[in-house]
Amino acid sequence: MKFLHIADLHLDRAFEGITAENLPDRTIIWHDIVAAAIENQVDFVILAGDNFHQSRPSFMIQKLFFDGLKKLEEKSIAVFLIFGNHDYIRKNQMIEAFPRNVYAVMGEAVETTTLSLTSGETVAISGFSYQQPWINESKASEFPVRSTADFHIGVYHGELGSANYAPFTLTELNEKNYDYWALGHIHVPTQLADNIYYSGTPLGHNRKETSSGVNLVKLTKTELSVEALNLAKVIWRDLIIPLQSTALDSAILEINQAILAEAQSNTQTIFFSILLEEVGDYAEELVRRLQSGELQELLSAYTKQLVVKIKILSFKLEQSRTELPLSLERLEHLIAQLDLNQLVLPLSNNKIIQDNHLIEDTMLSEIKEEIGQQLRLDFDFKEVDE
Ligand SMILES: [Mn+2]
Repeated sequence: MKFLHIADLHLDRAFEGITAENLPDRTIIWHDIVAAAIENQVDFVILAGDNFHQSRPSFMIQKLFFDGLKKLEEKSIAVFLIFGNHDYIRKNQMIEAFPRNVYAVMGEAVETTTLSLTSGETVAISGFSYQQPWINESKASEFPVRSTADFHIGVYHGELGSANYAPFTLTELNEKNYDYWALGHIHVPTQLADNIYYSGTPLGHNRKETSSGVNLVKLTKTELSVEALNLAKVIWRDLIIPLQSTALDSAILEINQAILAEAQSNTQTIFFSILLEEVGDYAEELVRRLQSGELQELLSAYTKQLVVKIKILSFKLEQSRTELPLSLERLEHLIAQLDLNQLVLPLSNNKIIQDNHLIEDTMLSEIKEEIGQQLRLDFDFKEVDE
């Protein structure tokens, strides 16, 4: 039998930190997933939670989602669906009832359904949903012992050992003797054991999500094969450029050429984050143009690629700057210790901000990066004996 394991679709999530116009339609990914299910003639599709980015997905996003489910229904492809910590399910949120091919878990108790496949084989699938943004205890013990069906699959949205997201241990999952665990929550594709996988998000939504995937799983009585399909038409790339230039004009030329070279070897749309090394004495001017957004704009125009972020990793400045008796290492440590969460605590407790996930962890880590960049530009750091 064959199925698709999908997780963390976050269908209504915007590309983070991008305000440019005429962006590729990010909902195409759902259309492409449905097409891949049909093309690969899978028996069923598993959606392992965070199908939406929020617990109140817009009506139009839902319509789009339901359109895909109905296409799968037309091809007699079953769907097993749970809700995660982002799209935790509440009453009166869905615009229509799920079509008959869909088994949606609507509560936090573990439920099991058994599908009879056209091959004559049977498969039991067990999973739970979130009804609030967190679950503080492991749900593993609630999963039933292996069924008498030919195969048994567990669907689990949660995190290894973490307190807030149904923390589980590998031993707990292994003890169930299931054929496959379809996990959700971690957005980077990750294999935890022979048969335990985070498929990852099918489409990256920020510059940390440089890899994405959908798992095409084939199971027989003796064999498990997992193939990661890359369906994303948009990818995020960090491009490190060690600059040779000593002046602004030649530096811009160098950056252009590096972007074009990278773009050439790719068919997808790339959202570039440019990381500059060894920036010379023009650094101050460059930073000013970075902060105004001018440089990103110019590079995007030259290369026809979207440059979403530029960061300076290291300087090679000749002009003298104030020396701080602090090693770079120590500075980085201090910045890492900054508790920005504490700073935005009054905001992050706000219900509207919480419901819409307006404060992202990635946003806070980017602020830290920018603090470091500015400090490194303004000061020289001198190793000191501690
Ligand atoms: Mn997620």
